[in-house]
Amino acid sequence: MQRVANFIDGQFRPPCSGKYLPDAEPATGRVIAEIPEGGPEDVDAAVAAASRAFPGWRRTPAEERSRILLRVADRIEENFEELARLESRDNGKTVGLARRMDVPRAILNFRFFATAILHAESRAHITDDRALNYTLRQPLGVAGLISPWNLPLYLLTWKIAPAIAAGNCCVAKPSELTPLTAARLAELIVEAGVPPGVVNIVHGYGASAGRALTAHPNVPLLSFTGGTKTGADVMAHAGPLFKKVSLELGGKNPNIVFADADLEQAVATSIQSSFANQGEICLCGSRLFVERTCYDEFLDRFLAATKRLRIGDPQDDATEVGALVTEAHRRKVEGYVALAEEEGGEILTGGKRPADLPERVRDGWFLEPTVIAGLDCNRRVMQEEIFGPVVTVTPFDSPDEAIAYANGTRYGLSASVWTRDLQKAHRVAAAIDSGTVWVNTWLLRDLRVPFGGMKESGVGREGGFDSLDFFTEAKNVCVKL
Ligand code: TXE
Repeated sequence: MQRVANFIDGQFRPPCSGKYLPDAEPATGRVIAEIPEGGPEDVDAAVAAASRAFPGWRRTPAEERSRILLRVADRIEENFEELARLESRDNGKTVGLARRMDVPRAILNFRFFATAILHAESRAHITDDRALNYTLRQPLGVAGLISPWNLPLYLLTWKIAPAIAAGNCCVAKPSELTPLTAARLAELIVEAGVPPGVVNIVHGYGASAGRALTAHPNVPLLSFTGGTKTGADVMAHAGPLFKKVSLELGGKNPNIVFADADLEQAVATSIQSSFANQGEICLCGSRLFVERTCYDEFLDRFLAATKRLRIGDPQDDATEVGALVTEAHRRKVEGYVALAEEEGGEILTGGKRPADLPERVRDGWFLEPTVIAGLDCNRRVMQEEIFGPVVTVTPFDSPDEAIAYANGTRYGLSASVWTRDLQKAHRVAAAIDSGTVWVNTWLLRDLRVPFGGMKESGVGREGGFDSLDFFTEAKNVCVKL
């Protein structure tokens, strides 16, 4: 069985505790690796290594940093298929999705920020003929990067790449549920010639290794992606130390379909936005609102497409829906399906563990794609993030009603709006409280745009120069003329 190590100061090290945690394959339920149970001592060692590496790394010219990051991207690309299979085994996602989304995005994250730093500009303000002000953007030191299990390599590299491109060193804490692509990335980082200490990876539980990082006095900036409750805990520990914090948290995203939309496209994309990655994407449109005049037609087509989705071995190229990340998470999602019935909802399809799974994955943590109708919008199932293959459908009668439904939760991460009427699209997009609104699409990402959430979906924006701004501190230099 594979035994993963922490990656500190360019070396692979066992945890100080000497203890290891099991890492299971969601599709089979079997343990496939052991990972270090890292804690405060490991985090201390990693922060010390990153602090030592920082002066040299920040002085490294941007062109050289860029070349090194591009080599990391190349190493990921050279190991594309291995990483896609590994991500699929560790997370339960289909290998097809890992090939289409996770691994390409990890490559792009490094290429994008490697080249972005070559195009950065500084601002200058001339105060009449009295002074010249210019803004320096300088790295802060050691960045703490905490990432979740749903898009493990994708989100880890979304943080590492801009952090080190900007001249910081970092300590990353990947999710303890999906550590394997992070462990492989550490090897590729060595091969690419990233200097020791620039990137450090400590594995372990959030409550120990993660908490040690958020509360560490020598980690002045933190980028966290995960659940809203955990985000509050990160804030509670980082706040008194006045850290710079970026939080990407949960969502309960509305997907609004007007009757004048291209229904074929709306159905096809809504299948993706509801069930891609088993619904375990913070951007999934888990609340579907459909204009009443096309509700029946939309629903017929949507249900038919849902029932056609192929559930099975995530390692099989033909599989469209894989396994949920843990048994406990499947139970949580099933709990919401049961709650929906108690709350007066009707399960239109799914809600059960699939029968007839292939032999290899018979004991895996699968759940059928589930569509629920008939719930009031203030019910828990329509208010809380379920993070599974579960979508609710609700009819609406007017744009204002759709907007009110969309905004009627404590979240505000993303939304989709489907209509051919441009005026309506702009009006509804402007009125929705969320960090991103997609019109006639979903998850179309340009890495230059600001990305983040409103309300309880997060604090701050990352993406493009917003990421580089986050990972640097602005300093104004005022020169008297
Ligand atoms: O996430 P956690 P979990 C949502 C989703 C899911 C719920 C819980 O609703 O059901 O969150 O999932 C680390 N200090 N999302 O429990 O705990 C942890 O080790 C510092 C939304 O897996 O937030 C992991 O590396 N770190 C989401 C990371 O935080 C801590 C993605 C995220 O784990 C910590 C994942 C602590 N006290 C879950 N506790 C999204 N929006 O993308 C945990 N961690």
